[in-house]
Amino acid sequence: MEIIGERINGMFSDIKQAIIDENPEAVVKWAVKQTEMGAAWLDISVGASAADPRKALKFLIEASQGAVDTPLSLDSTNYDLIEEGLELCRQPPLINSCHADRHKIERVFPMAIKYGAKVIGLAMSEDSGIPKTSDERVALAMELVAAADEYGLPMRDLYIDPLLLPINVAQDHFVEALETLRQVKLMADPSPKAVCGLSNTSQRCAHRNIINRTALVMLIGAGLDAAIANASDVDLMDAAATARVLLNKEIYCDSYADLFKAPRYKIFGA
Ligand code: THG
Repeated sequence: MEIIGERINGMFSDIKQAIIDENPEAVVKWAVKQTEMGAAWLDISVGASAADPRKALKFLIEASQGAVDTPLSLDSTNYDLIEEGLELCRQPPLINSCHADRHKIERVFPMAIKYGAKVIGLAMSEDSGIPKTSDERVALAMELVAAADEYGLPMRDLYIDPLLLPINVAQDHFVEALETLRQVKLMADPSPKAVCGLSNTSQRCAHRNIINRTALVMLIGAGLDAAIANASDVDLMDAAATARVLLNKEIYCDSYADLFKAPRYKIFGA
């Protein structure tokens, strides 16, 4: 199980301020904290409001890499920006993300191959947006799987995101995402990986932690390999660890939950 720490994102006010002030303190703090909690990757997003996204991305990458060796997930829909980021990464990152549109695949997949990066492919397209049904999402995921074959991207380097939406406005979507995930894990052998942006589920909801925790356990039950999530939520990390033990994917021991929090025990990096 890989946790992709969500916290270095200009959507959060402290990171937004760090970008404005060019002060790496908050970025370093979250890079270290998420890594200590077992994050295998750090998602890096400048957010929607950065005055100079290019400069902001460079700042976030350099601040993170100055503090930890944890590989990065470059979260942007601007592929020129991603390519500049790829040049700065000391370790091959995750490209987050590529829609299932031909012209985007043609831009992203060769770039991933060139830099040895992995790719998060979204089960959505410009035409259909985020489809309602799992059948439509599965069809889009299939396009991405076929593209991995075509371009020679190893299947285990493709992460398919069935896309989660806030349950308070789109309650009917979660079951569709779950079914998409199950189908994705049957698409090839070896299968692509499955990833979700977990915190989307609870945006603008009360009781976010319990929603995130419950959703994560259900997703792990359906075969989830990775989650963009709040790595500093101890209960969330413990729930993920427990789910993995219950599914017989990890060896049980009395202090298994603590093990997931220790950086030396890289279960979330495996
Ligand atoms: N799939 C992929 N990438 C993604 C997402 C996804 N990247 C972005 C996002 N979704 C995952 N990351 C976050 C980060 C933060 C929040 C949700 C998802 C979040 N932020 C608070 C909020 O909006 O309420 C910020 C408020 C604050 O505390 O300042 O919830 O789905 N591939």
